[in-house]
Amino acid sequence: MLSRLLFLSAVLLILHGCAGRGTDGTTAKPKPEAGSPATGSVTPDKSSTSLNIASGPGIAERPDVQAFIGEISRKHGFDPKALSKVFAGVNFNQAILAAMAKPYEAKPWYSYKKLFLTDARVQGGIEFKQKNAQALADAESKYGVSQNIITAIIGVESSYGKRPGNYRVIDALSTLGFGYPKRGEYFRSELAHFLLLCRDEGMDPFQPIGSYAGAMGMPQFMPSSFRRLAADGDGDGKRDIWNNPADAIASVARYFSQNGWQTGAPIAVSAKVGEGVAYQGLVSKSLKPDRPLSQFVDIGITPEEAVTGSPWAALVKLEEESGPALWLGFQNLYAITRYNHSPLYAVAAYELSKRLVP
Ligand SMILES: [Ca+2]
Repeated sequence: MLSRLLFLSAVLLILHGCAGRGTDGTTAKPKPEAGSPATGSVTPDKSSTSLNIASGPGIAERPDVQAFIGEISRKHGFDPKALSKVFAGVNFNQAILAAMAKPYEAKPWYSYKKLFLTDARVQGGIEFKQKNAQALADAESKYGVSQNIITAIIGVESSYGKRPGNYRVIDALSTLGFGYPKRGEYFRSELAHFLLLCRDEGMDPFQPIGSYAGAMGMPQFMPSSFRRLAADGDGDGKRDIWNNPADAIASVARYFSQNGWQTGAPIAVSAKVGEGVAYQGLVSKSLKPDRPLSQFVDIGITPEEAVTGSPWAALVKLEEESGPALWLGFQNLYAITRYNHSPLYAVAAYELSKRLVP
């Protein structure tokens, strides 16, 4: 145990001691988020909270890992020997590859919503709002993002911090970066961001835990999103999205404010369609608003609640058990998909937010 502690201390010193030599220029420069959601996954209610670490010899000797170490050392001023020592402690985890093969977003809406819109999650959200009223009010006034949406996102992502994931982030990102060719480049990039954030924040790289896709803490930020957009909500100089609700709240609000959230604007409404109206060709996959609401109304697709003005909208189709249900989504629903691309995710987060009024 002592040797493990000494090893980790050495790793921290090595990583942290290099900070001045980094050549990366991306820190704190927000960029458009197209194609790069905050999260790698969403986490429904699960009973297991124990950490899932595969045992293994470490992956430092793999040629692809050595090539990666060489590349990020040159680019960011890491010490390659120190990184090899880190990767000697990193484990490849088959459970992560198995989890990637079964995304929740592949389910139909009527199954998906049962996982996320539970009584426990609604109640948890009402309690979270009460406990964090000041931090939520501060974030809403600073970033212009509704408290109920911030709370719902943290609720859907991690059950308000109760389920931030069961994997060491470094194991998850390494397993996917070197064992999931379909998106290997993306996950290796996130792994580099993760090592940089550990160096920047003075964190032990074996400490942070997250989802099987490497999404971290209460808001399930990927490392690149953390580096660009995580915020220090309570002003203590640290961005602790794992344990500090004020930091998680401010980070989610900042993320939305940088990704097209319109303060006070509508999010979505359910819609009814007139008999015989051919709407199939109008259904949007991206949820990006593509025509004014008035055009939908002219065609015979009308909102079931009053909407002020004629904001641009996208037609959303969800599968209920009884058949298709139509929604009109506005810019703010699209902004939620900047956090996670799934339309099901966006509608679930919105539906949860509506239920958080005590
Ligand atoms: Ca803080």
